[in-house]
Amino acid sequence: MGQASCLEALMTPKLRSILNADGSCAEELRDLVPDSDLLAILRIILLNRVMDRRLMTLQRQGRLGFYMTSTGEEAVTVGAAYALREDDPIFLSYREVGSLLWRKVPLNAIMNQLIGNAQDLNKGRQMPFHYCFREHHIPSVSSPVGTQLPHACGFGYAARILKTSQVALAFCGEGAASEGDFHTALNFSGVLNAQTIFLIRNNGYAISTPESVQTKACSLASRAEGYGIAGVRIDGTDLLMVVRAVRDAAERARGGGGPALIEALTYRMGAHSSADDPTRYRPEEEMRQWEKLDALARVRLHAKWRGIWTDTEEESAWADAEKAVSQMISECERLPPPPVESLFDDVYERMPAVLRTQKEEYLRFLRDRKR
Ligand SMILES: Cc1ncc(C[n+]2csc(CCOP(=O)(O)OP(=O)(O)O)c2C)c(N)n1
Repeated sequence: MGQASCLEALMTPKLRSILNADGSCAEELRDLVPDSDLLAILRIILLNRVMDRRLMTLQRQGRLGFYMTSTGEEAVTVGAAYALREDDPIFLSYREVGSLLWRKVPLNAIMNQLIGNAQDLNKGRQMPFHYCFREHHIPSVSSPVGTQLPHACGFGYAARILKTSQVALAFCGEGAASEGDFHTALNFSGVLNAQTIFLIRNNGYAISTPESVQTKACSLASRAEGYGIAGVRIDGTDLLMVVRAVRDAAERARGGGGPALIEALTYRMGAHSSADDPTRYRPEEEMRQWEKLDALARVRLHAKWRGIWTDTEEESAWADAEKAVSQMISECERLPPPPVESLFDDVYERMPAVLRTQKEEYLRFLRDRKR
């Protein structure tokens, strides 16, 4: 490719999609997600929506410290997990509850983490959303954005050396793609032929910072060329496209073809978190436009086009989701916080005398305060 046409290709990256606006798709692409799986995915998206609405309300009522929705981004979060093997680790950024739901992480385990109660696997020592579910191949989330990317590079490199045929997938936002860790991870992955997929959920905003301030380039996927790895830019509200892109990338990586960068265009329909008010920096009109591309609306339309989903089925699926979330909330809210003495555990294999003294002093202080 000559310089001029190469530049042109980079400046006008093709956005790939499969689903048409009326919910149809080419007949031969239906099998990307068989009917029964499509229904399961649709139900998970509904569940994800109910969790977002109910848990955000809980946060407003002072019953949850912090919450982040993923409404609008479920085609990416559920679709990517669906396209992977069950033992492929997923390095979350944080906004990917949909991946946990596809991996069948129990609802109560998710809620216990959000509350930080006595049954939280993190023992209440992490912020909400900093999940870690080892048996579901979900490594621990870290607060500094982008730090999961070198971790996924390392895992993908180890998988290649150990010949495990696992592929690591790391999510990040377009904001995280401005971090040095992004460059380090992609460059090393390319050089080391790591079995790693980097999936950017480009939802347009990093809290209040629009994408136009993150980069002058009109595509993040085009960065792949600079690292010598595969890159593709896809419609992230199109479930079938997400599944195809992740599956292709995983197959290539498993076969020794190296890492991939997938940029999935999507939209954060809600606030960044419970501590944010997007009406202060996002035009209403923009939000209304994206509603037409809502991941749920598009998956629903596609299922109706296949003739496998009716309004009655949807009504009962919403009711099931409401029931499951109510049960999750009532069961997990009832649990006590972790025992205070556990604060001192897990730092050393054998607790040194100085820490034991501190623990005794602290417990004495708490007892005296109660009297
Ligand atoms: C290194 C670092 N800088 C800043 C923050 C604060 N912070 C948390 S989330 C976030 C926005 C990230 O945006 P993006 O990567 O686009 O993901 P999104 O939230 O849109 O899913 C920021 C700036 C942080 N956690 N770590």
